[in-house]
Amino acid sequence: MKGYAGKLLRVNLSNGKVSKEEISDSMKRDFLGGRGFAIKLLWDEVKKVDPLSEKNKIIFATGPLSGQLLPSAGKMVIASKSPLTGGYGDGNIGTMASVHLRKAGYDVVVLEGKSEKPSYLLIEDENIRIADATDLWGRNTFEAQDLLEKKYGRNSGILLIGPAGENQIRISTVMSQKGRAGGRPGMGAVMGSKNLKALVIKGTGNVSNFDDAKLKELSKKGHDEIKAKENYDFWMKQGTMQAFEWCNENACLPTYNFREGVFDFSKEMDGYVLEKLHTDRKGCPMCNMQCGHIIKDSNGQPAELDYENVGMLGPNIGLKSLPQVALLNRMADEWGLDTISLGSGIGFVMEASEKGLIPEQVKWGDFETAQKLVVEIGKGEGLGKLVCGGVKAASESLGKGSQKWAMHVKGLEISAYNCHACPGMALSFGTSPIGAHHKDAWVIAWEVSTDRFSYNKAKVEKLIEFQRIRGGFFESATVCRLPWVEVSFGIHWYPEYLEAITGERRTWEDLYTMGDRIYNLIRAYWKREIPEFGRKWDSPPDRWFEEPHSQGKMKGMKVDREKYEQMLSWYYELRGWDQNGIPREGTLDALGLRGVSKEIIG
Ligand code: PTT
Ligand code: SF4
Repeated sequence: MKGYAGKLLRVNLSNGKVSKEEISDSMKRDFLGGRGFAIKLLWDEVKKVDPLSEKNKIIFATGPLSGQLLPSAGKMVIASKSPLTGGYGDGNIGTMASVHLRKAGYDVVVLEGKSEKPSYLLIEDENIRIADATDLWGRNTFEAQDLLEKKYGRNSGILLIGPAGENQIRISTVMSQKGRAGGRPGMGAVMGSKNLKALVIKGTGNVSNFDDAKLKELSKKGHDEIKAKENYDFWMKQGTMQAFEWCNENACLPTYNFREGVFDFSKEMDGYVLEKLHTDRKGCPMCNMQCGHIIKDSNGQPAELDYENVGMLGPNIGLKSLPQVALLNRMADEWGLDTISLGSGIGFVMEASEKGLIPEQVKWGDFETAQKLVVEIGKGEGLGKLVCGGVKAASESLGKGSQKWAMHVKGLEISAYNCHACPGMALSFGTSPIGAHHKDAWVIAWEVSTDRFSYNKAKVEKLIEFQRIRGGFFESATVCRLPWVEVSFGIHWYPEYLEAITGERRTWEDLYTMGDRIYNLIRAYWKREIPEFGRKWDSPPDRWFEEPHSQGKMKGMKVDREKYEQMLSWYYELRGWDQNGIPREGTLDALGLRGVSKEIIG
């Protein structure tokens, strides 16, 4: 099939063995790329292993749209068995590495084994080398990026970890280009466990597409349409930070460890403040609506801000200064720590201190201690030791009722949307296939603007539709979804892109089925890896059900547990899963996943 580089590159870091494998047409058709390839490979090859052992594998996967001259197409997926959750884990990163990988002749890289000493992987077209990373080890991601760029050129594709990943901290992520981050569920720790500091990718070839002339025409139309969109100018001013005002207005801002939905100081740090402090813009390749906004942090250094980072390192820990938030954000980027889990961990410590559950005094908004905590979490030392494995593990070790306000689902910290008054979004976090991430179904904006307080089947149907489009298609294609989400770029373009690239026409219905196949296999993976996995894994923390907001326009609101459970039951029904959330044999078989059922029914 056209539109793919066609090869999977496999490197065993233990013995240095390199192999290049053909990717079959059925794999391309059934799983498309990105997340689809990743779960198929993990299902087939990574079974019942310790995620931080050399038996785990880490996968870097593009799709047919990645690296093409199409709107916002410089993305790739990084996936592995997650050391944070024990289940399927992935993240999506915008990086030159995505472009170069395909130019080098590969759609996917699978890394297995463990290097004896600190190393990085160099991919230069057909030349593959495991190189010595002794001089990079211990360096933060900015320093290491500079050193690698100096050696291999500014435009090479670089994916790397910081000291947190080296220390196998389970909330560490993979970084690129000093501000792109991907792999929230501990993908940085998996690289660290393999003694792998970085991948450096340089490709000089081109993917052969079905109809390049058509693709060029579509590319121009797409980029032009984006620029002409009504919200484009505002998006360019605020990027994802436009969500900050919206969340505060609608009482969805994560505030004081997700206790409240509004923050008294929101006007001091919202998107309009960002506009005033903005010094530069960055982003992913091929994008004409770049969303990485740079401001000077409180030390005068440049730092890139996104809504999630500000929500979690600002209101969630009671911090009200944007430059101070930017400093914590920059530290997280340097250390290679996921900002969402970091903000949740710091919030957990502050609440534990407030409740007298730990002897240390850490007040809400304590900027000095927050900085110290970033370092301690990155090292897994001091108070950082409590939360560096995520808030689920922290609450299990601390006990004393803290499980009720450890803000995670399936072990992954909740991203920056408080759902006391958004039951549909609560269900989205509950059923996200990697743990509590908003990426698969950001149903909240639709929910707030329609029938916010109801618990009905239509909401569940909408949630599944989003999961199919976002979690199924965008994660596998693999391209950025923000043109569609943020400036209403036409979704109808994507099947046209696929056709010009691969030569095959696929309707949205076909793509939904493909998304369902991926979802079911991910679900089966959780069940196979964690035999006790089931319904209770799909529930958000007790705080949202038991502790109503005490202020703001949603004062008194909380999620109704019985009604949430009813929505979850509908969700299972619609997905063809049993009431414990396990895919039925008939559902799996109908999706072509024969034999999967046998492996998950003990
Ligand atoms: C993503 C998660 C997000 S989602 C944010 S901000 W967001 C946080 N960013 C971090 C960061 O920065 N530094 C850091 N040390 N940790 C961080 N953790 C958090 O990670 C990102 C954009 C954004 S910005 C979003 S919504 C969209 N996400 C997409 C997605 O998931 N899929 C897709 N097809 N397109 C997407 N487009 C947008 O990409 P994870 P990026 Mg990211 C500094 O990886 O693990 O999924 O977590 O990729 O290149 O940085 O772009 O308001
Ligand atoms: Fe990257 Fe932002 Fe552009 Fe998406 S919109 S491709 S995340 S710069």
